[in-house]
Amino acid sequence: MKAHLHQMDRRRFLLTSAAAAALPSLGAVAQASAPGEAVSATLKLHPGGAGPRIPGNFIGLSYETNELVDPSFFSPGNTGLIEQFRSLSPHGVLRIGGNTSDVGYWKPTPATKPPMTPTRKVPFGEPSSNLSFPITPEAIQNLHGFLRATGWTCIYGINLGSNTPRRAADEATYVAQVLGFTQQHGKLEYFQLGNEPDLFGHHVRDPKTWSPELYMDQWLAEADAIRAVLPSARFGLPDTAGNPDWYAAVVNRLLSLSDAPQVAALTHHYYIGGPPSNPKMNIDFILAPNARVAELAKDIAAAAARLSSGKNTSVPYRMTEGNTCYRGGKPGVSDVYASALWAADYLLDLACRGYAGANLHGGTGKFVGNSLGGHLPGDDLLQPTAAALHPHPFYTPIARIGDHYVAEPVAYGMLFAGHFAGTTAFPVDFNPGPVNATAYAATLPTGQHLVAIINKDRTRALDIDLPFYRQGPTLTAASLSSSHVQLRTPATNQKLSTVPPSTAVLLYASRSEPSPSASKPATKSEG
Ligand code: BDP
Repeated sequence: MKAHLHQMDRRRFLLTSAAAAALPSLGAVAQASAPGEAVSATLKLHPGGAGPRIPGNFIGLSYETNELVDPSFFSPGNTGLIEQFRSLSPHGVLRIGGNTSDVGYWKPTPATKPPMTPTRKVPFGEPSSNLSFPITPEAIQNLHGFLRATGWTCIYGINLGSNTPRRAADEATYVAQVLGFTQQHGKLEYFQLGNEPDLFGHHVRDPKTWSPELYMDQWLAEADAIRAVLPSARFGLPDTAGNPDWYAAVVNRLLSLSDAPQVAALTHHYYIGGPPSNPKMNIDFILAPNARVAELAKDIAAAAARLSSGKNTSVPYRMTEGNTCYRGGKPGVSDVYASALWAADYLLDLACRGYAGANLHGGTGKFVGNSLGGHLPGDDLLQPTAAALHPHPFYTPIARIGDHYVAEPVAYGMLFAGHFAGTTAFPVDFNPGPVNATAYAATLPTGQHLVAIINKDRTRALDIDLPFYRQGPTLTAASLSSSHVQLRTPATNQKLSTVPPSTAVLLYASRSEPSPSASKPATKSEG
């Protein structure tokens, strides 16, 4: 893929969703896919019904803390990366954390010595103390410049796995001083302490005694040390890998305190599955409906509601790290068009379930490799010559290929879903029959309605009946395993009656859309 990318024009390097006459007609795309019967969907929109407001900063990326070891990466000088962030979202959230956040140490002066970190056998390949690395004031200053240049803010992860409350407080003080809190128009949304503490028993803690209660003891020791010096510090937690039992335990503990640290968000991670060697991790699996998304949403929403009860603000919840296939992604699955359709659908699903945002994980192959013990297992599936043609890590939304930063397929799904940032979702009744498709709808700040239809089916087209809507940005590719994705808007004011297989479309209501009260109850459009 690398060589291929170099031959492509610059448009491939930067995300684009501009109007383009070159958009192949959707009929042509449908024919390129295996032919199948078009199935009629019923879609009823309920713009009068209640739905969550989707924040303007819904879209986010997640990077390993280990990236900070190179202060030129998140820096105002890294213009290629800045351009990609800006193309992805004008106001996104960069989450810094991952497994490597629990082995990094704060190095305020060149003379600061690395602390002694506990060395334990790491059966699952997580980083051990020999991957410990310094975080310097220069890295934080450059991060500030990077955030300013991109228009993004930051969720900053601090080591809980091998740290002391004192060192955590020193680092937090410096970070807050340089970045400034978002409540005061700065760049720091909140801190997170520890990455995936529900898995600490695998690497940095004794599995026999580790529990959510012990986690909260240690989390509170660190959070209290931080707020002793930074009274306005806010925190996101528990940043778990996915064990929903932890949300309830964490909320119980927080509710038992008379003076709990300020919680800015409840957070968790999500990977569809893995590892890369698992034959089940394939394109059909990542596109299939997955009940776990709704279950995790239900549990975190319930925990956030419990934490909010009696308060006049509600605690948001955010998916702070996730992607298709854990352990660095899988070549041919995580880095192809199927992952774009997955991301588009997954992000809109979360947005309509009330999440405040979602951060897809990626970054530099070396540092995600370090988060997994020093190696990306997806490479074991490839010949070395073939490995060089894939992005590293395989799931990254933005890859570094040669001297360029490249928007990978998953980034196109993020860009598609990003059209809902800043809107208010409303309910839909969607019945695509046997077709694997989803639909979402929202009202823009202008009052205009927006509908997304994501047809993840390999073979079947979907007939829709939205006469007052015109086709907006459309996500297509030659095939689900293609590494070249298009997100284009037809140049003309086009209506759309069929969504081809493996295609996602945004549809905008035209001015002539009848008001809901004026529409006939039996129509498939406004209901
Ligand atoms: C998560 C870790 C992250 C890893 C990722 C993966 O937080 O550091 O890179 O899994 O397995 O559990 O790809």
